[in-house]
Amino acid sequence: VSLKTLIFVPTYNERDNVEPLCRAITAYDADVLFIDDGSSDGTAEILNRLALEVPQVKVIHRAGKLGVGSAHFDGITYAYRTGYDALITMDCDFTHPPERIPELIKKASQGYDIVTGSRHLQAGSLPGWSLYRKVLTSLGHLLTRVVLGMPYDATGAFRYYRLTTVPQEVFSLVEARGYAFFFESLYVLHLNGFKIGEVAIALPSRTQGNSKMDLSEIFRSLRLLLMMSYQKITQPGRFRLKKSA
Ligand SMILES: Nc1nc2c(ncn2[C@@H]2O[C@H](COP(=O)(O)OP(=O)(O)OP(=O)(O)O)[C@@H](O)[C@H]2O)c(=O)[nH]1
Ligand SMILES: [Mg+2]
Repeated sequence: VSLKTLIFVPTYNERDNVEPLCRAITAYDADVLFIDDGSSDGTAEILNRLALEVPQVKVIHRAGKLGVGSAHFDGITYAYRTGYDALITMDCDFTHPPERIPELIKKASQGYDIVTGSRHLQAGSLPGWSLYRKVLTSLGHLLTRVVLGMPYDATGAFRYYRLTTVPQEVFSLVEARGYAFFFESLYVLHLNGFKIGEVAIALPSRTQGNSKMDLSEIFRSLRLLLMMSYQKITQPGRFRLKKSA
């Protein structure tokens, strides 16, 4: 019996990517949820048409750009509320290859609660990236290793969550709603003892559309990382699930 699986994709101005991505992922035995944050480039209209055409596709429109982490939080909440057993999350810009989805699932079946795509398991996994982005990604990886003590690639969104073993309350410990959502959520999962697996991915740079990653996101992430390392010491319970009585 296969697990009831949802694939979640956040979108913001992904006009040229959204339909081909949707076609690629609906090839799998899974439902698909898009959360669009008021894209102004026609993405929202394309999604509405796809939701009418393809029975397994669902779209949620939010009023404005609330942040990529906020979209993931809502996607995760939706998956629990709607009764899915497993959730796969990925970007819309084809940087997370749809054809690698079976590998995430296979890895998860080996006894992992969470599986993440890692760019750091093999050399040369950032083809076509600017030096700036390569440095940024490596720095993020170094900091999450040193500050949070996690060996994983914690800043990516290509993930599998097993919802039957990870209780939903874990995610209410995650406060970030921007990019920092990714490393904060993985840290909370790691600290609460959930088993995290990795599959090696190469991350090509996007070919269509524009990046939504900017300097203010980087500074916010750095600030949160410092906050987290401080709270780790001053508020030891901050990231931990309360033991149920
Ligand atoms: N719903 C929603 N989606 C977002 C938001 N910001 C980014 N996204 C989507 O989240 C995914 C990741 O965003 P990207 O812009 O690709 O970020 P990145 O991968 O760090 O940067 P590049 O690949 O260089 O563009 C994409 O599918 C975006 O469309 C947001 O505020 N709300
Ligand atoms: Mg991207």
